[in-house]
Amino acid sequence: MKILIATQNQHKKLEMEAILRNASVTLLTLKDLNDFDEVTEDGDTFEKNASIKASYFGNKHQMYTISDDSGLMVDALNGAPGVHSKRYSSTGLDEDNNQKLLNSLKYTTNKNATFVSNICFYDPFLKEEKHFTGRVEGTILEKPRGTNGFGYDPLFYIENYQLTYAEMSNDLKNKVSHRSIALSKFKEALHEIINH
Ligand code: ITT
Repeated sequence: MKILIATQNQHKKLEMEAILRNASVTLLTLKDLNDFDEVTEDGDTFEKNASIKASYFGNKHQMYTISDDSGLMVDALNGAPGVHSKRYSSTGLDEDNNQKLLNSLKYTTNKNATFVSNICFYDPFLKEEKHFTGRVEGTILEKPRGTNGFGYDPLFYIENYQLTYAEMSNDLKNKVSHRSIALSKFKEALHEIINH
């Protein structure tokens, strides 16, 4: 079974490929198809945005497709940046997003946050979709730590490991991350999907 990974984010693409490496499917990426389309993600939930991306690319290429919509939900900010994580600051650059987050939490003692990933599997032949969610709880540090990964990784600290995502090796992040939890649920459902 061939599955298209519908993300234009190269960091996510690498993580998704690594996590799905041992699943019995052939993975293709948008880059393999020379498709650099950006889709408008105007949903107000991760699920809706994941659905917009997977159905757009799945219908376009007539392929089974998975997408990821993800983001950071900070308790003291009532769940922000949430679905707006990528464009939290006006530039949307990781460094500026992180700085805005630090500024927003400067006078707040509650630093609890949750990373959320929603994976959508879309079948363009039956026009059906399935969703899988992963969540990881952590805290936002007062200063970035580590240089791996992308986005908010240097600020997201996980107590159990005493590490930020950016201090983890790729292998460790891919074992414990919100994206890995959601993709593991997808992998478990693959058998049923393939024999559908
Ligand atoms: P695609 O839509 O093409 O998949 P994207 O980067 O636009 O790529 P999203 O709309 O889902 O993806 O935005 C997710 C943003 O949330 C991402 O740009 C980061 O700012 C943040 N984010 C999600 N997962 C993350 C992770 O594992 N580590 C750090 N930041 C993450």
